[in-house]
Amino acid sequence: MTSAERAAAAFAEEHGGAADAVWSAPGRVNLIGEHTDYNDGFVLPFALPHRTAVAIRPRTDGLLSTATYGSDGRLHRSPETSIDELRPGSPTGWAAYPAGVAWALREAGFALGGADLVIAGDVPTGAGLSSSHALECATALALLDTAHAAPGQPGAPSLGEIARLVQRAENDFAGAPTGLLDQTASLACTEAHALFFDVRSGDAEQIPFDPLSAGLELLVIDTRVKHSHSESGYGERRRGCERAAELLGRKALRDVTAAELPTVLPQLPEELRPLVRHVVTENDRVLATVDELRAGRYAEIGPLLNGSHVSLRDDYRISCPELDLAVDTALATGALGSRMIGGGFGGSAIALVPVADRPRIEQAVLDAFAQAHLTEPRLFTAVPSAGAGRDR
Ligand code: GAF
Repeated sequence: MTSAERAAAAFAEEHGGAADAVWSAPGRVNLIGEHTDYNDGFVLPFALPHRTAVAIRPRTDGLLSTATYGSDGRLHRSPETSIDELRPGSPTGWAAYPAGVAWALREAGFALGGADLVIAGDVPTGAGLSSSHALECATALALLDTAHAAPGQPGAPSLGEIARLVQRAENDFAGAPTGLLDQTASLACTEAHALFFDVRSGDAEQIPFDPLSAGLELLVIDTRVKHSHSESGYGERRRGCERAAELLGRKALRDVTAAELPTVLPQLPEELRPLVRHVVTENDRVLATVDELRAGRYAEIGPLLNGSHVSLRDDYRISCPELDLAVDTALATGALGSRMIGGGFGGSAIALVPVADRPRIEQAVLDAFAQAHLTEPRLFTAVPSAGAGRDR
């Protein structure tokens, strides 16, 4: 069963009648362009086939009820809340995501009369694959539908505007200071493409990305670890970048070029220099990757992926032993390129691998983790898939 079918079936069981609509949104892999989004830079994500679905039926009493289908096969309900009374800080946990979206839409002036939501999904959680954004984006579209403002309806906000509303839910309601990468990926990616997104201008271009056509696959290695300082580490890096831009008199680190680094870096406190170096060189790696993809030279992106990992590990300092082990093992056994993805301090790595070598590389990664007495990683091939939409 798809996530949408599971959500629809669970809705019928929970509410004794069919949902009016089911919307779903995918998790993502960011091919390259890490920690560039909140620096006004470039990113290049693609959508996973894994999706979170929200079955919805509007109510007229202003209340929001949410229930989510857990991995234990049971429905977990959160208490009904009045949308008018939603305030940042409550509820917490998974229920903060749909509630935060309802809050952000209400704050933006959308007329929400209340709704019953039932959620089901298969985006791995805690894996740096954006399961929370998949939930938020699917919720946003479902709730907008109840306000007759879903994509395709007159007066609907653009996908970019919806991404910003979801970001507001994440930043101001759930309290996570994240950028625009994940929401944009979940909403705007399309099958067999990566999305070249310029965060400053809002321009988004679909770049054909079909590694299989070149005999390659993109392997995801979910390390299944999330180190406790991941949230504080993210916020510290973000503040460091903003401080560096301010000290240099630039709007954002996007405005620093690689050619300027030798003159710009010595002007900064020592601890900020590697952050700036990462962001500036990572933006250039995104542009170089887009050039390679446009020319259909998929294997050539390998060194760019490696450069990204080294920069995230040594300059941005957000890798961890498990991610390094995944990357080093994949490269030592035949991957053309490999890097950690997402916020860092755990989650997933990706490896670009020849199809014929995938089983051997996968086994090597599993063996390396077993030898290091680490939790067995979850491995799967990521196929660039469709973005968010209405399922029924
Ligand atoms: C997390 C954030 F949510 C994104 O906004 C982005 O900053 C990413 O980390 C790092 O590139 O996924």
